[in-house]
Amino acid sequence: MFRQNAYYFASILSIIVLFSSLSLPFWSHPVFGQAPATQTSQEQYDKLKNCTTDLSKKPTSVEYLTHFNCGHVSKDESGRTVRQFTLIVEENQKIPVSYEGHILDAWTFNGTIPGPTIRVTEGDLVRIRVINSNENSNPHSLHTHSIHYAKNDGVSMGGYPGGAISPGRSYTYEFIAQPYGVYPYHCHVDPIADHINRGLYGMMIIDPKEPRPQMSEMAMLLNGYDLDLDLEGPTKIPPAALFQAIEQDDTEGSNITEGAISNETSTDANMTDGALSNETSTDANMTDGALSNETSMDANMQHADEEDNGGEDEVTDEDDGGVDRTNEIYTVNGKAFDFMMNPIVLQTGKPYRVYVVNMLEFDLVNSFHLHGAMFDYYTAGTDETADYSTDIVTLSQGDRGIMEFTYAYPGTYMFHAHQTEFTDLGWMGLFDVRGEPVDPPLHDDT
Ligand SMILES: [Cu+2]
Repeated sequence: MFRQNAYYFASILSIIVLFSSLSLPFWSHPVFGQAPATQTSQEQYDKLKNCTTDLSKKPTSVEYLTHFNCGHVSKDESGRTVRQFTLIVEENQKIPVSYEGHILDAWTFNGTIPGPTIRVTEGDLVRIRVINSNENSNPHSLHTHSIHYAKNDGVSMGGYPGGAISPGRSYTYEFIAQPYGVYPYHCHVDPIADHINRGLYGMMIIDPKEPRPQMSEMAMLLNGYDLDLDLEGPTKIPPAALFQAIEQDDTEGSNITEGAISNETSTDANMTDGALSNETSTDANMTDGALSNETSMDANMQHADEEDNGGEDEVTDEDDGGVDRTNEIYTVNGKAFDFMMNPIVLQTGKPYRVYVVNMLEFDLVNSFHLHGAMFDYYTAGTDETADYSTDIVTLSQGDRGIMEFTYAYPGTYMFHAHQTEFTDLGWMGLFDVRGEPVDPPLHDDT
């Protein structure tokens, strides 16, 4: 299994490399950002991008590396390229997320975590139809990063129909792809942390109109899973007074807090001073009776948690109403230790490009560390020139970029999060670099 996949990947890579070098000699002198001598047609460009011809395929987490979905292509009356995608949201999915039998009770876009890598070109008209399956119980949406009208932002604020698609309904999000770069997309329905942790996210690449220098490309999406779904529930912003009460006094804090929140929100306003009561009354308007009950439960749970872990601070996300949530598994592309089991075969002296997106929920940061080589890093992929050369990039949730690197020496090299906890819990992989040693590439900043 392990060798089979490694050879499979090696042969795919060599086909890509062979294809690029045979059919497109002008790529041998790539001048990114300058007009190429020959205009690349949309069809040629899609081949360069390694666009899949099987749009309905559900790639495995290993296949996800090189599986780029460029949509159903047509032209509008003005000759503009139109790319259409369909994402079907399905709840009640059982997704294996490790080799040791861990199963996530997942919600998916098109049956996989991450969802398909959507790949388009700057200036394309993109239409993404999201269908919320009839069997589902929750509303969902699609929020893509980048530029678009508010109605296609996939957020409930503003009352747009695309902000929350009910089960059995669909909505088509439409935008002109801009600017070029690499982006996350995800469901934006509350509680967002749950909708993301369940698996509703993916990567979107907007390629520049003039192709980047050609090299073998991979997609790596960093994520994690909190498998203990018992803690899920509605999340709301607790009244400001709640925080004020907690901050007032550590020793009496629990009494004051519990007293305050066992009453309705209006009582909180009485306990606060003039300056705060304005804020509090605004909060009271935003919340309803049901919320005050939930808030009090959350606060009690939070206190219980603090006692349990001896006051040690886990990451407490306000979106979770104060309930601590932690990931049990961390991965790149969906399955723990997948690229330890299936090392990625590379060749010395050949440049590689990795599109990286961090969608890890509950932990504040994630990172990518490469062994044995340095990579040029393009933050968000929105510029032609690299920002810096490094072997670690640190990413907050939603952060992303492009890494380009070449190995000088053959051998087995790790890549992993530079947080040991994440590494130990699945976020670790191997590059199997083959070929003769070459001179290490000198950093070219020109
Ligand atoms: Cu959702």
